[in-house]
Amino acid sequence: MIKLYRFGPGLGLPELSPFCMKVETFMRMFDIQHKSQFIRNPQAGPNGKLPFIKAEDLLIADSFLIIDYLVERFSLDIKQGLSAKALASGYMMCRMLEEHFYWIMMYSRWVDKTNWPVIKSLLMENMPPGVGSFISLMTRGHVKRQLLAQGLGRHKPEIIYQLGCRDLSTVADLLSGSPFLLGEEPSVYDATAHAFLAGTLCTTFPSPLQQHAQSLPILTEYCERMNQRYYPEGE
Ligand SMILES: N[C@@H](CCC(=O)N[C@@H](CS)C(=O)NCC(=O)O)C(=O)O
Repeated sequence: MIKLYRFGPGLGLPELSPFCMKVETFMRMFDIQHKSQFIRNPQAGPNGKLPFIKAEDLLIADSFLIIDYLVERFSLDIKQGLSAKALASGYMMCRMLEEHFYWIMMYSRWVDKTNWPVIKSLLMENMPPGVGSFISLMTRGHVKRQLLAQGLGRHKPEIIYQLGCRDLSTVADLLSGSPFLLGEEPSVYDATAHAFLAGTLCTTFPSPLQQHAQSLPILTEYCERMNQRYYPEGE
């Protein structure tokens, strides 16, 4: 049985991490039998990040590489008859969400003063107060350093959010006219889009991103559609 190591549900989301949720959704999409193991320490993984899987005595990290492994092992047809152009736009959108938008989401959850107490108390759950407080401060510092290295952390908050809202509008444009990103049926790329949009729409993290996502009903409707299909049980 494949074991998927991920953070787990919280704050009304089936999974706190968009990368972990992407893999969980992909496995549900393609009916891949697996067991989810909830862990809070990314350092337990081979790359110090979640998600990772254990399969056939292999440890595989990185959501893209995990999906590549699953596609190969179970001979999955993830192209689903879609054109190379459609698949390319799906791929580019995922990379925008994962390599750009993700950092803005991290800023809004970890750095923005409105949301920092929420994420802090979540992290401190089930930990002795002193330890929890120390770990959450360390993690916040780690996120701030990552944001500086990536570059987005060097901008003023209003610019960071402006850039994130542009990403959200781009996803809304790509969704217009069809129920899923690349047409009438979900594709592998919907696993990514859904994970990032659900995390952004989560009302526990109010921010200009969340407000902008809410102002585009197509995004909420899309998330509801994906939730009904892949998470009918709720959180
Ligand atoms: N490219 C990786 C990114 C995974 C990732 O950034 N995971 C975050 C959680 S959402 C993490 O574990 N961060 C810990 C850290 O950066 O120290 C993937 O696609 O799986």
